[in-house]
Amino acid sequence: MTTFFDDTEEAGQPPRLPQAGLRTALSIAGLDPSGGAGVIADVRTFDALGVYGMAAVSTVTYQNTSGMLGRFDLPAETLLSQVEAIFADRMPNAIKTGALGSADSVRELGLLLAEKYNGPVVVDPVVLSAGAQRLLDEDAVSALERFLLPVAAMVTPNIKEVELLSGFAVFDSKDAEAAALRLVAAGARSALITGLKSVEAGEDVAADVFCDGQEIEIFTNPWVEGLEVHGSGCLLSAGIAACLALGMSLKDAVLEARALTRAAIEVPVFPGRGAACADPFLLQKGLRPQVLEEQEGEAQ
Ligand code: PXL
Repeated sequence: MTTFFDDTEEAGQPPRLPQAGLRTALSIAGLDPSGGAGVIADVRTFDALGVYGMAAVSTVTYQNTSGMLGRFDLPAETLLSQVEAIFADRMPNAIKTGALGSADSVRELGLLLAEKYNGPVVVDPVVLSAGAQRLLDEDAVSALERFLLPVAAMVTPNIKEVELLSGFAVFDSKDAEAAALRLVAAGARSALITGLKSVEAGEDVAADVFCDGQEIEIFTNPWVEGLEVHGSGCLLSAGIAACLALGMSLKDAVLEARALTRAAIEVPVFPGRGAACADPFLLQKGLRPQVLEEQEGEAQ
């Protein structure tokens, strides 16, 4: 088998050390060639938060902003070879997993992470695209539960995904709490159930339910009416992974990533003729979402 770094050693050069202080995060997820979701969105999110982004591709989708035509899963072996190449170089400070395609990939990846990786893993259990095409095979759902939840620092299903994972429908925050507890009992260190619409003081709010087995916290913000923004789930889970790579606590990571995601939903971009997409670089582009004005107002 070819091993990495032989050339450097044979050439008698001293091995180069990874740059001190540089934080890195690895996305292990699907390729959406239009960039709105999957590894491209994840890497952009890592970089927008000051974390050097890397990616290993599990499944190649054929899609643009108007819809998805299909997907081709890379063999589990090809996925693992990408991850092992990264690991042989330098362990990333955090990992995020997204759409993984096959049960084989889920199982092999879970086993590899359990054996070799000690950092935080954020598992976004992506099952369906916005147009309801499968991004995770049916038999891969139980593999995810068995092999990935035990290595997850946090699992971040939306309410549709939590139904598929926990086996029951989520209608309110009590259901979401029960589902989050179930995911923690199944081995995840924490769970964040996202995308619940509920009512607080007579107003619609978007609620995410966080549970780490000790406490349950419900994060809310005013419901943003209108478009469904492609890639917002990727932004949230990649944002959490980036914040964990920077050394934040699980809860602080959720707070930071939620603020970025909400801002991206308020000020989406339109890179094609179809869906609005979440853009993690909106602040660098000088766009000022309402959510930041509110936060600054509260801080004064
Ligand atoms: O947003 C979920 C998602 C994640 N990853 C890939 C996707 C999608 C949705 O379409 O295509 C690759």
